Amino acid sequence: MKTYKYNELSEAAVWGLVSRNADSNNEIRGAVENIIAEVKANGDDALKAFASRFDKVELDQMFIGKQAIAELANNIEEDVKQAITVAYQNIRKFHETQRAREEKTETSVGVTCWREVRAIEKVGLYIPGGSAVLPSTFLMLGIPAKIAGCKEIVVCSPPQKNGSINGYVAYVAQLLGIEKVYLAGGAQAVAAMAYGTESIPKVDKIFGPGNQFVTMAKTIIQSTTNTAIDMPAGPSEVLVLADETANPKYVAADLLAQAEHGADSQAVLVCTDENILEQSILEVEKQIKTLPRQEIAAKAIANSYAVLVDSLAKGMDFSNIYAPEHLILATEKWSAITDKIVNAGSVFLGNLTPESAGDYASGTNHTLPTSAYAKSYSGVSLDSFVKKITFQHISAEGIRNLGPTVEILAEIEGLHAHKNAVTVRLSDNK
Ligand code: HSO
Ligand code: ZN
Repeated sequence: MKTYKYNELSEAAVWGLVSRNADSNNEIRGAVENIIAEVKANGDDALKAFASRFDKVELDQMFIGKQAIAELANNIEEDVKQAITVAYQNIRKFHETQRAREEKTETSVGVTCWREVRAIEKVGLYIPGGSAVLPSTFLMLGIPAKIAGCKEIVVCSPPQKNGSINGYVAYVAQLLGIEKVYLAGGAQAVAAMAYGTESIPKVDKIFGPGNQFVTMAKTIIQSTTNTAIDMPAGPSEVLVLADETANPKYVAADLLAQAEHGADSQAVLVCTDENILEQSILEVEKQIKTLPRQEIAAKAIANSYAVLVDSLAKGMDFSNIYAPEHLILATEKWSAITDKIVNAGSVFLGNLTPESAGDYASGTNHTLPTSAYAKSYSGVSLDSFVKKITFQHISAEGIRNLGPTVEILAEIEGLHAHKNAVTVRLSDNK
C-alpha cells in the first residue's frame, strides 16, 4: 500500500487521491441500454433469454413462491437461522426508532401546517447474487420496507444454476413475510421493475446494490422513467482513521474486510503514528494470505493507500474531503473527534467496533452512499421508503391574517389569478 504524507501533499494532490470512479463507462452504458430496451419490448421472454445467457439457466417460471421458499428456508443450518434472527431483531429495533412524528404548527393565527408520512406503495428490492450472495442486504432493505408499510414489495435476485434461490435468501424472505422472489438479476431485473413485465410488477422506487451493470441500469431508469432509485451506488469503501492507541491487527482486518468486497473496492488508512501505520500495512500483507477471496482483496489493496497525518484533527480534515461510505475511528480518543465528522455514510467508534458489525447485525443499515456521495446523501433508512406529505388548513381568521401578505407577493410576481384566489375569499370573510 502506497503511503503519502498529508503535510507534503498539495491541494491538487489531495483531490487526486480522493477522486474515485468518476469515469462513466460508455461500453457499459451501451450494453445496459440494449438490455433495458429488450426487457421493455419483450418482458418475461427477454428475462428468460438473459437468464439463459448470463445465469446459464433455463427458467420456466419467473419466481420462487411461498411453498418453495418455506422448503428452502427450512433446510438451512440452525445456527445460521439464529444468527439471521438476531440480525433481524437488531435491525428492526434500530429502524423502528426512525418513526419519529412531527408536530402540527400554527405558523400564524388560524394557519396550521403539518406533514404526514405515507409509505411508497410499490418498492423493488434488488438482492445481488453474483460474486457473493447477500442475504444481509435483503434484511437491510426488507425490514425498513415492512416497517414503512409498503403495500407491494417486489424482490428480484439472480437465479442460481439450479434455477432457484439461495436458502439463506429464502429464510430472510420468510422472516419478512415476503411470499415471492423473482428470478431476475443484473440490469434486466432493474429494467423489469422499472417497466413491469407479464410477471414482474412495475414499482415506484428501486433499492439495492449491484455490479456496474445494475448501477448503470438504475442511473438510466432514474432519468428515463418515473421510477426513483435509492441512491447512486459505486464500489464499497472504508476509511480507517487510527492513532497510537489503535491495534494494527484490527486495522488490517478492517481494511481487508472492505477489500474482499470487490477488486474495485477501496480501503484507506489515515494514521497519526508512523509505527502503527507500518505495522498495519505489514499485517495486511500477512492476513491477506489467509483469505479465500485474496485475489479480489489484493486487487482492491493495490487500488488503496495510506496517509500519514500530524494529528487526528488533520486526519479528520482528510476524511471529510474523502467522504467515506464507512469511517472507522480506530482510537481510544474517538469521543473527542466525532463532532468534527462532516461527511461519512456510517461511523464505527473505537477499537472494538468493526464495520462488519454494522454490515450484518448491530442494527444500522449497510446500504450507504459511496464515491463521496456521503457529502450529500444519507444511507438507506425508514425515510427512504416513505414520502412526507405537507398539509395545511386555514380558518376565517387565518385567511384574514395571511391573505394580504399573499396578495402583495402575488402582485409583485405579476400573477393575478394567484392574488384573486385570496381576494375572493377575503371579500366573503371581512
Ligand atoms: N459492506 C457492504 C455491506 C455488506 N458487507 C454486505 C457484507 N455483506 C456495504 O456497506
Ligand atoms: Zn461489507
